[in-house]
This record gives sequence, structure tokens and C-alpha cells, in this order.
Amino acid sequence: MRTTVGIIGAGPAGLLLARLLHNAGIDSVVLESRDRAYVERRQRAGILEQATVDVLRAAGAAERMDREGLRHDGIELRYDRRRHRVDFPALTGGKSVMVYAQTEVCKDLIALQFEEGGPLLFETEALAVEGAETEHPRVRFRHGATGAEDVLECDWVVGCDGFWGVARAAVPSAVGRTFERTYPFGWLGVLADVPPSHDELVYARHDRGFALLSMRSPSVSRLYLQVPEGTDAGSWSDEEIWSELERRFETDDDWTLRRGPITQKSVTPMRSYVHEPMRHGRLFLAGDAAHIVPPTGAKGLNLAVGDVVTFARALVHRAGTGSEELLDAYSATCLRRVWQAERFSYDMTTLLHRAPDATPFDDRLQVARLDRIAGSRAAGTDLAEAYTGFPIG
Ligand code: RFL
Ligand code: PHB
Repeated sequence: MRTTVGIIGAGPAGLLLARLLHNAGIDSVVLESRDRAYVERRQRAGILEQATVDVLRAAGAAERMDREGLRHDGIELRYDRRRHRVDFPALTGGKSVMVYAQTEVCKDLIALQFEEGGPLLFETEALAVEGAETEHPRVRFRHGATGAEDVLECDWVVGCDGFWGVARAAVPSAVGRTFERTYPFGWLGVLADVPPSHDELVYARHDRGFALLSMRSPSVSRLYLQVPEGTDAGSWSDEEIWSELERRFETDDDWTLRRGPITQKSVTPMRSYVHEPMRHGRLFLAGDAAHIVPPTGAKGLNLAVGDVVTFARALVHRAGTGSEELLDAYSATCLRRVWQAERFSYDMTTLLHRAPDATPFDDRLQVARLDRIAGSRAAGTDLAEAYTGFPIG
């Protein structure tokens, strides 16, 4: 098998990259280890930055998003039983975000790829990237149906295979460097068949821990609770989840949390991670394969989009001009945006979560930081600009 760009992974990064390349007349093959139903059902991100929305529209992949996505002009910060709304358009000169789930973005891109794009092979696991330093890198992979091994010969390989993928391992440790931080807590996330209890996202800081109210549609709520690292989702009953959410979201006014049937429960660990550089020879890393952020800033999916847009532009530039200057700049260009997202995600995480060893001093500092955001236009603007997203490239 032969192609111009071998793409490992059919998450948002790999699927969008295949679409962008197809639109530019560049052929690709996508290899995905899981089956289609799994990829379309995996619950993850929910917030699309303005730049992500613009990219999906320009790629011709936004028809359903524009019908079903919910435009949000702000978020609520909740602490000390008080509520503060951060107004995005007012603070950023008109920017907003879109609530449209990652599962839906993936479904839309998969459908388009099957209708119009190149091969997208599910249940096909990449085993290794070979020859990254040569003109003809290869991906060794295994066909799911037969178990037979095969090789995909490429001009370029893009590792969009997430944090646990194989692409990153093809960068020799002598040239790569990693930066990492883990957090002593995770998120218990639930989906519930109940209309969201607020029309915007609510990020709550509470002495018992963080809570987040988000949504998937006008009739489906997505809720998260900070839990200790290593928590088993099954150890929380539905009743315990609702009463803990109620406590953490409590206010002095008459706001109430609507309860409904919980249809899914899972725990996500929290990690900050960056691999530098994001390129080795003709292998490029994009999305979670190169970096992870804790979900508090809603940045993971948006970073993946920025990476693949940057790669596609660079390859199109090379095809048009013969110049590799943008490909050479790929890693540095992406990393500038990645580190801003790392900083923001870290700030949001430490602003809102209660560490197991937190002292009363730490608690007061968090409230002071929140008061600052609520009371200063400059501080509010800083949050609003970062949340609605930094430009790509
Ligand atoms: P993905 O989505 O992980 O996709 C990688 C794909 O590669 C496949 N794969 C392989 N395929 C072939 N051969 C191999 N050897 C392979 N190894 C792996 C995998 O099956 C998968 O389909 O990475 P991508 O495309 O870079 O997209 C990144 C986003 O998915 C991610 O940043 C966000 O979802 C992060 N994230 C969240 N971000 C938010 O902004 N808000 C959230 O609420 C949020 N929740 C989450 C998350 C990430 C989670 N992970 C990684 C466990 C919740 C979870 C549980
Ligand atoms: C979500 O809806 O899943 C979501 C929203 C905002 C976040 C994280 C997750 O910061």
C-alpha cells in the first residue's frame, strides 16, 4: 500500500487532517485501531473555540454543527455560594465558543470521509513507524479482520494516535524531550438525560472539590466531579453523584440542579504533558500524541485542530512552492500555542480544584484569584481571551 500522507489515528486530529488534505487534493490513508462505533461513542470534549468552528466551516464539515451546535457567549464561575458570569463577546471584542461534542465532530468527519475522501481503515492497528529520517517513511500495521501484517509506504507520516499511540516512540529519546505534570485527582464524568440546569457552563470551586456543569444538547446534561486519583467510577452510586453535585453547586439564590437518569459514567485522569519537538524527519506528531492538557480549560480538541491545520498548510505550501520552510517551522509554530494552552489549563485547574494537601491559605488564595477575575476587567479579559482561544499559526 502507498500514499502521500499516512495518518495514524481517527480521532479529531486524524479525521480533520484527512479532510483538509482531501480538500487540497493530497491523498492520505487513515489507520485506526478501534472500530467505528467505538470512535463515534467515546465521550470526551464538548467545547469548540471560535477558530475550530471557522476551520470546520472552511473544511465543509460544519453543516450539522451549524444546525445543532449551541453558541455560548460566556461561562459562570461559582464559588463561596456566589455566581460570576464571564461575558466573552464583551471582553474579547465579539468572540464566543460552540458547544458541540467531539463525538459529533468525529461522526460528521467519518461520514464525509466515507462519502468523498480516501481510505479510512478501522480495526487496523499501527504497530510502528519506520524510516522517519528517510524520504520514504513507512507504517507497519495489522489488519483487524485477518491479523495479517502489512506496510503503508508514505511520503509523510502524521501520528494522530493520541497519548497511548505508537508514533511518538519513533522519535529517538536522544532528540526528544518531555515535560510532564500529573495531578492527584481526576474527573468523574456523567451523561444524564435531563435538560441542563443552566444555559451556560458552570465551573464551581468548592471546599469539597471542583464540579462542572456542561451539556450535550438542550435535553442532555454532561456533569463532572473532582474525585481522588484512581477512583473507580462504579464506586459512586447515581444518588451519591447527584447529592455531591448539589452540594458543590449550591448558591445563596434559588438555583436548583435538575436530576435525571444517568446513562454513562467514567473517570478521566488529569495530566499536563508536552513532547518536544513535534517532528522527527518526515514524522509529525499532532494532537494528544504530542501533548495533553487537563480538561479544565477545554483545550485538548482545539489544540489538535490547530496542529493539523498547521501541518496541512505547510504541506500545501510545499506542494505549491517547493519550499519546506513551513514544515520546518511546524513544531515551533504549534508549540507556542500548545504552551499557552498548557499555561491556561494549569491555571484553571489550580484555580478550581482542591488538592488533597490544600491548606486554608490555599483556599483563601483561590477565592482571592476568583474575586480578582470577577472584579477586574483586565483579569476577566485574560480568562475570556484564553478560553475563546488563541489564533492558529
Ligand atoms: P484521540 O482522540 O485520542 O484519537 C487518537 C486515535 O488514535 C487511535 N490509535 C491508534 N490507531 C491506530 N494504531 C494505533 N497504534 C493507535 N493508537 C491509538 C485511537 O483509537 C484514537 O481513535 O486524539 P486526538 O485526535 O489528538 O484528539 C485529541 C482529543 O481527543 C483530546 O485532546 C480531548 O478529547 C481531550 N479531552 C478533553 N478535551 C477537552 O477539551 N474537553 C474535555 O472534556 C475532554 N475530556 C479528553 C476528555 C480526553 C480523554 N482521554 C484522552 C482519555 C476525556 C478523556 C477521557
Ligand atoms: C464537556 O462538555 O465535556 C467539557 C466542557 C468544558 C470543559 C471540559 C469538558 O472544560
